[in-house]
Amino acid sequence: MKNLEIAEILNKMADLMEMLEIDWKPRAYRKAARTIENMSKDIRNIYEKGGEKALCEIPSIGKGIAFKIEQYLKKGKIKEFEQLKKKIPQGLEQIMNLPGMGPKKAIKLYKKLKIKNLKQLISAVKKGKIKKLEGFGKKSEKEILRAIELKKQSKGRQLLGVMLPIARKIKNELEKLSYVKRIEIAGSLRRRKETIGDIDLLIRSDKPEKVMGVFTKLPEVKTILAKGKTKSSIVLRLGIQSDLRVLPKESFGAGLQYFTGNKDHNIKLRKIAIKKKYKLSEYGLFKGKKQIAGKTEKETYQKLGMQYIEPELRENTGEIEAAIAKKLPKLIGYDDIKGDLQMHTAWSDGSESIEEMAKAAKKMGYKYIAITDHSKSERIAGGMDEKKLMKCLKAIEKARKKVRGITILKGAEVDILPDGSLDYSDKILKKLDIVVAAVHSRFKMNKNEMTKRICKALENKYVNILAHPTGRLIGERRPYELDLNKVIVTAKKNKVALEINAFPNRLDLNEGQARIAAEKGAKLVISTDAHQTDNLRYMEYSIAVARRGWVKKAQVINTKTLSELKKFLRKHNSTRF
Ligand code: DGT
Ligand code: CA
Ligand code: CA
Ligand code: ZN
Repeated sequence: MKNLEIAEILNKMADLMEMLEIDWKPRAYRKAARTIENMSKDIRNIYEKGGEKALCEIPSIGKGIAFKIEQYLKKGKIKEFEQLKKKIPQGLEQIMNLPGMGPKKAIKLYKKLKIKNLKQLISAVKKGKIKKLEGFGKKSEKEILRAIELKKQSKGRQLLGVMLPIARKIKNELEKLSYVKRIEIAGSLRRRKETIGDIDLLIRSDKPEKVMGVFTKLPEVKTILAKGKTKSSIVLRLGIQSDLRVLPKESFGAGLQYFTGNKDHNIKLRKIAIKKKYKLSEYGLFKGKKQIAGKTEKETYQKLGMQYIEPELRENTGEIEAAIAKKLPKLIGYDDIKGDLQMHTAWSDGSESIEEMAKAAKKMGYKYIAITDHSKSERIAGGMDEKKLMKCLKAIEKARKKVRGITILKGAEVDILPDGSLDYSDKILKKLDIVVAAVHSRFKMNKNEMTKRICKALENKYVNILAHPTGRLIGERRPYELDLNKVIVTAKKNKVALEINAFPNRLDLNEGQARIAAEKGAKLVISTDAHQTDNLRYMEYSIAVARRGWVKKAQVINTKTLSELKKFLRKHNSTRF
């Protein structure tokens, strides 16, 4: 469907025309863009059936815009768009998109100071040229630099594990206020995406202005971008933006649904509403002027003729179709995990003792854990040679006696060497209750070699888990070349569980890969890879990945009771336990 593509181009044309100080036209283009974006019908179909005339019949699309849409559908580009682009230096688009900037300010910088790109903008700020410009001032000078800095750092996105604690902290602060009746985290955070653009908060309150006052004066606030009666935006440390919106009680559910997103999910829901002769917006579900749902999310989905859809699934990847067919999976829950099967202690590169880890895990309600320190090849991470491993196993036996009420499994995170053999011999592996295998070296092998290497390790009769199967580090390191399908099939055949590693910059497998693995019937394990007791709380991040990957409880080995888990770890004929 070309609707979104066309809407985006029309919006860009509006920006360019605004820069060229063309009157009223930009508004018309934006309006048309919005209509097309929210239309239930495919604009190409409309055109193919009824030509330019049918396009003109769409509200807010006149002859001029219809002609442009026709050009795009026929030739893949719009002449006027290409011409407009030539009149404005390309670098201005980046400037325009900085927070607090926009087309009017960007063109002013170009006209008055000949600034064409970010580099020239930075240099102008440093020379003190911006603050003299009418409509800019000293404050925006600082804001500009900060915005540019942030853009460079992370393209504006942060890890879920960074954003969720910050959002919860703000939520807790505001929740304390007696006049805040309800507060929810929305947006990509509520969907638990692996990276997050900004913190979206929704509240219900009878004193919205007072809430905005507190929100914009939180100690974390660096800049106030906007402060209004129903919406305020702030920038926190690290350049993180947060939006707070006030919603009325009767449409809180509809607003929560709308601002949770994602956008594609919302657009599809709206189309379904239109088909039923309803109208869905952030204010509710309407039949004519009458609101028929929207106080809660549940009733909104119900009235649209489908099951309630968990936020983690709302990405328009088949969840709406499944909800209509009443075939949504029952996802693994945040309380379903019975133990953590990868963690490190001071025996290798962790910072606390076996006992401390066990006590903390017990406090979290776990029934079992595995201590899995590094094997000898991991020299920088304090990997243990065979002698030291034996001592570590003795220390685990000691800890078992000291910390009762939780089972401590004897494990190790064993390197998969470049030839696919393991860092300890079978004779040693046999002494362990659980073997976690992982690649920590020679990441740059070709796909064929890497796949062979890993599959060979999975065929070892003592291996139970493949840790962080792709090796990616979000924003830092790409996954290694790998035929993941082959790895999944081999893992299943050999009773090896594939890990969803919860470390905030790993989340490996990711949601899409976890979904494929589960579909193919491989077992998964959700582990933190904790290096200190505080890291044990990361578990929820990889549960989120599993949920976003449509994973059910039964597919995850550490939701099982200890005796069931042992059965899985015993594999075929091994003499374990
Ligand atoms: P982010 O912040 O980039 O991680 O991702 P989101 O999904 O939190 O996006 P954001 O903050 O821009 O907007 C929050 C939600 O609001 C989004 O998931 C869906 C809804 N929304 C925002 N803009 C639009 C729009 O133009 N059309 C529709 N249908 N929904 C929108
Ligand atoms: Ca957001
Ligand atoms: Ca937002
Ligand atoms: Zn590791």
